[in-house]
Amino acid sequence: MSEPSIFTRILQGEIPATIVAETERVFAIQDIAPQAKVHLLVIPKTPYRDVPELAAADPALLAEMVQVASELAAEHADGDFRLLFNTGSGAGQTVFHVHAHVLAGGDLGEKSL
Ligand code: DGP
Repeated sequence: MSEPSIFTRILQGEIPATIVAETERVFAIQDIAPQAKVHLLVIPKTPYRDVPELAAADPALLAEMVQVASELAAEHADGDFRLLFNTGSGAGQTVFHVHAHVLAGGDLGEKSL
């Protein structure tokens, strides 16, 4: 068995984080190093490695993540948002428990993560 991911440890209350939403299958937290006025992470409780693995295994769960992201963008900003999945270390993925970055709140320009 591999070690639980940092996000699983947050979900289990071992590591503090600000949880901004939770459903039966998904939770969302504030990013520890925000890159925009609003920077949240939407995370499935099941620790799929990345978004292709999640999409192949459970597309409804991916759709639920998009729905939660949309609701959070409306709650924390004006409803407009950027959704980003880094996939693979070469693309900047550092936590191999799939998560969607939700960036919102003001002009995002060409900002990337
Ligand atoms: P990525 O590089 O796409 O794998 O994004 C990982 C994100 O996770 C990064 O933006 C920082 C965030 N992160 C890492 N560790 C923690 C933590 O302990 N708490 C919180 N709230 N966010 C974290």
